[in-house]
Amino acid sequence: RIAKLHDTDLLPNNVNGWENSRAFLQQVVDILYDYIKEEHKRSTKVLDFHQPEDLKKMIDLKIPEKPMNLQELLESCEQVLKYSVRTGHPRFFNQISCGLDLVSMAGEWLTATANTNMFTYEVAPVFTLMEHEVIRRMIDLIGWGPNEGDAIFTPGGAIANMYAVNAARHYHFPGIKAQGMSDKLCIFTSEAGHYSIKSAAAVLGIGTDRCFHIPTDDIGRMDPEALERKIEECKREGLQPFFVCATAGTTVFGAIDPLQKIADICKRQKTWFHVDAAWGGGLLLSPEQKPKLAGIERANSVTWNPHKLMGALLQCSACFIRHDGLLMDTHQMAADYLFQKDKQYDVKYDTGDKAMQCGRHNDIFKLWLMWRSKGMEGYRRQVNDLMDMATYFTDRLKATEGYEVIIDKPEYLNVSFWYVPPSIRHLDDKEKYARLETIAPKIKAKMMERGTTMVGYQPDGEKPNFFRMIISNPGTTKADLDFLIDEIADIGKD
Ligand code: ABU
Repeated sequence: RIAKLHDTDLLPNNVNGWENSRAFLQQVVDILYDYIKEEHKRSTKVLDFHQPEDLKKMIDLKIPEKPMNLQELLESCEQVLKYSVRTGHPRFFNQISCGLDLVSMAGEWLTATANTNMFTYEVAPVFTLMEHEVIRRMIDLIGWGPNEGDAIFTPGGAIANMYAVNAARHYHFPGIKAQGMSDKLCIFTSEAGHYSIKSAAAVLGIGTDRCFHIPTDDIGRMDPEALERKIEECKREGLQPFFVCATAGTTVFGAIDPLQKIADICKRQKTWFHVDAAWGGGLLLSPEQKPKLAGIERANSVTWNPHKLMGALLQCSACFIRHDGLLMDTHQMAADYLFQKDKQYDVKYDTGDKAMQCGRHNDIFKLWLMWRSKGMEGYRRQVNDLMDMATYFTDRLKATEGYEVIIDKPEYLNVSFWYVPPSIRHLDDKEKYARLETIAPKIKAKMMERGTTMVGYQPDGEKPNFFRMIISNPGTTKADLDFLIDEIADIGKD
């Protein structure tokens, strides 16, 4: 019967269309149920990879002139899922965001159903209060006082970092908001810091040449002495350093910069201290792991992405600013069609004018619901278990012939390693590392063809291409980690 129906037979186009609507939605949900069930089976492939030109021929993506019927739409849904990467599969290790938390997913379904905009209390009353509550909880975990801090949920950690740079600039140079920038400002992050800091320098008119990348030690942590030397050198050259980004959990190695030392430098040099804890912020949920982030409580701003370690569905990122009122001062445009001052409620609950964007997605409900489902105890256990898994995986690599770990004791959940095929194991280091450059890409290509698992690779400075394993899906077991080790060795054997 669905094949005879079109969207004109559904609510709201057909005022009597409830039964049709229910039947259609039920079938969509059945497709999603099947997908979720299959995704969690080890026998299911992580992906069914095809080259772009082939995939274009296999899947109909055209926008038609004539309406498609509901059966055709259901088939489209099935087809799209068939060729999508199963990021919730317990053997998907390719990205920092992985896994599929079903409570968070249920939250996303409700969010889509409520379909509101987060800019004003009048259209998002419950979600606004919920956001306020969760922000206060996260500020408490960061370690700021009860009267300190504000935050904005953003479309990703890169934008959260840009918010921090912009707020810092407004704090130090408030005139720029109206008059534009004539001063020579400069900012700092480490060589392993996220590229979004450089991108913020480009977007905000600071200039990428004035985003300085400070060298790191052998496990990817910023060298604080080099930072202070560079800040002083910039001052001597007439630049105005105002912002330092330390990273808690770098993208490739998961390194945590020496936050206390960097906080001391920022204090001495009178610069803003930002901590990009997009990835590492989740460690604050474990009393056992939290000491690794000691010093974060001294930050002027923090980026923290619950869609990473906390496992909230994409996207869920936030920028926290310690100085209450600064987000509003920095971004407020006071559009009087949205933010009327004479509304019948306390307009401090209209959060939209703190944001660079106007329309803002509801990213809070899925986080709030999942956090309630785990409680603080559940997250503590989840984070600690993942850390144990990363140790297990590192030890297994070290004990397995053909594998070389890059960092002997990773600080976090990134485990980087080379697989060295038997034919080049006897070579001296220089020749071996030269040959290794092509090994990881070749193994990755075959891995994608097999579709059995997925893990990322990259070079880093002098280091030839290596695999970067991310262990952040609570559904992953030790047997899945063992599988990856065997699979790479099987694909990579000569
Ligand atoms: N900052 C985005 C991280 C992307 C990834 O490596 O999964």
